[in-house]
Amino acid sequence: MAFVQSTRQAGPAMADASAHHGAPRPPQPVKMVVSGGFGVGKTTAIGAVSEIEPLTTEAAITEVAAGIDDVSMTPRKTTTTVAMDFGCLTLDPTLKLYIFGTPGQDRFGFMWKDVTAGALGALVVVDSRRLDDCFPAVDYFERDGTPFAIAVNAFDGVLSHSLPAVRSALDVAPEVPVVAFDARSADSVRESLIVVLEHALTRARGY
Ligand SMILES: Nc1nc2c(ncn2[C@@H]2O[C@H](COP(=O)(O)OP(=O)(O)OP(=O)(O)O)[C@@H](O)[C@H]2O)c(=O)[nH]1
Ligand SMILES: [Mg+2]
Repeated sequence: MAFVQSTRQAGPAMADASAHHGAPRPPQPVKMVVSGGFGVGKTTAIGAVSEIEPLTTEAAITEVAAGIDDVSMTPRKTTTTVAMDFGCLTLDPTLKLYIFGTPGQDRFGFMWKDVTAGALGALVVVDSRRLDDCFPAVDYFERDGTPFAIAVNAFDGVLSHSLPAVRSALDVAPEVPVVAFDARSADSVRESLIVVLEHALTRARGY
């Protein structure tokens, strides 16, 4: 696969982990982040793709919080992430993703620095019905220089805006990938994370 070849070209830190003196090595660990606004499907995505039971920090959305959080677009949502999500995905014998999810609400923003520290890249999940909720995440990764891709979650199966329209609305750099995404589908989440990886490796090579 292309990303495996890419990791071999990226230098000693990302070297092929499988063939050293004939003994198999453990896969190269890579930290990835899943981020975005409130209720866009971050926890759902990590749960869909993780090969371990994901670690979650969900707390009930109480009536008090319902007055603060806009739950109008996610009426069936009863919990919210208060610290982080965590899951793992072995992409191949050489590469294992450790996937960290940020909390979606502004008031837990103090967690972001710790959750995102040292990540190779980030997937910013966007609800196509409320694009502006992802601005803080896009601003955050643009500012700290972490390579990111935009994953547009259709929710009801239909994108409210085309991918070019989303790109234009978010005003991200032309090289930032913008892909359609279903947070409930392991294949979709996996493919999107690979897009982030390839983008990060391209950036690391200076293209
Ligand atoms: N129909 C549909 N529902 C989704 C999809 N992704 C997530 N959901 C639902 O949307 C709600 C929010 O999903 P979460 O995964 O909790 O969202 P989150 O981004 O982790 O939320 P916070 O951590 O609170 O910001 C849940 O009820 C999910 O079941 C999707 O692709 N389609
Ligand atoms: Mg969550």
